[in-house]
Amino acid sequence: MIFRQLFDPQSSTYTYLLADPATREALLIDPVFEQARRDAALIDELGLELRWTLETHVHADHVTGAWLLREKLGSRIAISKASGADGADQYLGSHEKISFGKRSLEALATPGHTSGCMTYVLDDQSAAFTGDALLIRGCGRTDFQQGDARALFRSVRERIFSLPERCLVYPGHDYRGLTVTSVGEEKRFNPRLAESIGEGDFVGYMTNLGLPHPKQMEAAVPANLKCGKPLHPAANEPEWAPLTYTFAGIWELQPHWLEEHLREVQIVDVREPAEFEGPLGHIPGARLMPLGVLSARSAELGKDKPTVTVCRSGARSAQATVLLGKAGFDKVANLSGGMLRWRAQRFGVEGGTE
Ligand SMILES: N[C@@H](CCC(=O)N[C@@H](CS)C(=O)NCC(=O)O)C(=O)O
Ligand SMILES: [Fe+2]
Repeated sequence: MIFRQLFDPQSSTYTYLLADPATREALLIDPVFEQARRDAALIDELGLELRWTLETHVHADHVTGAWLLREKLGSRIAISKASGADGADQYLGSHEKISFGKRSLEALATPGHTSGCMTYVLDDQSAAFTGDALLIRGCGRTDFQQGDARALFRSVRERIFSLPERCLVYPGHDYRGLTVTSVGEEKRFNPRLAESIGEGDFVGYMTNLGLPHPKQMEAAVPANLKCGKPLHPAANEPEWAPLTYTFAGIWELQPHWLEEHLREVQIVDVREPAEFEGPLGHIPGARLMPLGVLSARSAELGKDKPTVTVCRSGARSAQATVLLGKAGFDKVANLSGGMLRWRAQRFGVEGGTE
C-alpha cells in the first residue's frame, strides 16, 4: 500500500494519504484546509486519483480540506452520521467500509472526544487511524463538543484496545512530534487509559486537564459542520498563467506557455555570467541576475509584470522564486526544466551553440 503521514504545523494535525498501488485509487484522512494545495500536488506527483476524504470528527482546531479537495479533485466526502455535519457525500455508521482500489477501511464509532468520532481500521488490522480518540500516550480532551469522558473511556478500552496488539495507531494530532504507536504499547503505557487504570481515575484525570480552548475553535467548528465550505470561497490560485504547484512548494510554469507570452513577463536568469553567455544561450529578453546576488539586487526588478526565473535545470531558479517571494514579489514562477528543457523543446535562444 502507498502510505504517507503528512503534518500541518499550525494545528499539529496529521493527515494520512493511503492508496492502492495497483489501481492508484487514494483517500485522505483528515486533510487540512490550508494544506489542500500541498496534498493535491503530492497526489498528482504520485499519479494517484483521490476518491475519498474521510473525517475522523468535526475538528475544533482547524478547518478540514474536504470541501476544497472535492472542488479541486472531485473526491467524495465521508464523515460519521453522528457528526451532525452537512454537505458530505456519505454519512457513515459504525462498521461501514470505505474502499480504495482493493483495499478498505472500516469505520468504528469511538465517541467521547466528540459524539461523532470515528476510528478507521485498515482491512488487515495492521493500522488504525484514531483521530483524537486515542493519541500517543494521551487522548483527545472531553470538555467541549458533546465531549464525554466515560464514553471515551469505553470507546478506547472496548473498541480500540480490542484490536490486535500489533495494530499501529496513527493519531489525529501530536503536540510533541511523535508519529505512531501501537495498540499493545498504549494498553501498557498510556498514562490515562492503560489497562490498569479504572474509569473513575480516567474521569478524574479528564476533568482536570485545564487546557485553554483551541485558538481557531470559533471559526473551525461552524466551517467543519459544512465539511470545510468557506463562507466566501476565494479564488486564491494565481491567474496570470497556468501554474502548477509542486509538493516541494514551488510554483512552476511550462516552457510552451512562456514561449507564447514572452512579452507579458520579465525573465530573470539566475545562472552565472559564463553560463548565460555559454553554449545553452539564454531566452530572448532574459535579464541576468545570478542567484548569489538576487536578494541584494531584487529592487532593480519591477513588481508589475509577473517574474519567471530560469537556470540550467530549474533547481537554482526554484530557490530564486523563494528569495523573490521573501522580497515581496507575489507573481513569481519557476521555468520547469530550465534551459535544458527549453532547448530540448527547440524554443528560441539568444547566443549559444546549435
Ligand atoms: N493549542 C491548541 C489546542 C488544541 C486542542 O485542544 N486539541 C484538542 C484536539 S482538537 C485536544 O484534544 N488536545 C489534547 C491535548 O492537547 O492534550 C490549539 O489552540 O489549537
Ligand atoms: Fe479534535
